[in-house]
Amino acid sequence: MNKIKNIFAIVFIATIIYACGDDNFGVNNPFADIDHKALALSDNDSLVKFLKNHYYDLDVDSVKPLVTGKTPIFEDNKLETMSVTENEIDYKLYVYVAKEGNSGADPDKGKPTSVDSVFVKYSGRTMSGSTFSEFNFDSNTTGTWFNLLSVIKGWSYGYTNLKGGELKKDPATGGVFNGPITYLNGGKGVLFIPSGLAYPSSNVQNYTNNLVDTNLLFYIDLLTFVEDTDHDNDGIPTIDEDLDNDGNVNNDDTDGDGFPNYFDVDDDGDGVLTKDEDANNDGDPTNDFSDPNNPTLPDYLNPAIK
Ligand SMILES: [Ca+2]
Ligand SMILES: [Ca+2]
Ligand SMILES: [Ca+2]
Ligand SMILES: [Ca+2]
Repeated sequence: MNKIKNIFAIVFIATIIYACGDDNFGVNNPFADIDHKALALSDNDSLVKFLKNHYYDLDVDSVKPLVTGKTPIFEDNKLETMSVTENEIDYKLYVYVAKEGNSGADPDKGKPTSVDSVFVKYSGRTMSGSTFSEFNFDSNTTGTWFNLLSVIKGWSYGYTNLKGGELKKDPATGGVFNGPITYLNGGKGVLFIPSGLAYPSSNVQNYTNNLVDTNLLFYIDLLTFVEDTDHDNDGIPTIDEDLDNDGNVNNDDTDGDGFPNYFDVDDDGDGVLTKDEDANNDGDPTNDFSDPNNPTLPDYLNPAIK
């Protein structure tokens, strides 16, 4: 009996040590004391001060320290101020739209949503107080694809202010491409991103990122984008799979199978693919209502209709 008691005691002590280990890890978290609401306020103060002390030089497409006769970015009517709530904290994202962009003879695609795939060029700088580094911590000068769902929030929302450009076609070949793909007149601008919409220490994945809790500046070009990006190819654009319209597509999971609707080919889990719940065969599963007992619920969200 005593042996059993001792074994129990050993297990118990081991559990306590293990728990203490956990606590120590928490104490060692260098970001444990950060007040993210307060940081959001001081970040915004720094950004506003920066925008009041710099102007955008259209001749060289660069942000420069303010000189007499120039308009501070903060007072420039090309500056867009977006309100974004993230982790229950309100942020201001500042976007300078140097050129909105123009897709020319292509049909006007408008602007991407925050969940579309974009083809971009960019150059990122760190900001410190009311200055920014001349050093590019990351850049792409030829064009690269990103999914705005999978990038920092400052990008997801920032790019929605620009339009894509027009694909350059080679007249000599009758419009067939010959050579590198080039886009003309794409949108161009600058993102001024508070740290909470970049790499906040509230996310454990950012602990070892050297950009953690840093305000960022990005020069950006939007070359083109995939209109109505449909991640699961079910016929419903990802933006329309945000059923509660809260801007977050990850919290909409009709059948509760752990796959959010934008990433679920059978949204109601009834065994019939969403793209096949298209009774009128117009390619759009959102306008088919076959259930007389539930006439406002589309078939693809209604497990009673298969
Ligand atoms: Ca949602
Ligand atoms: Ca879906
Ligand atoms: Ca339909
Ligand atoms: Ca159904």
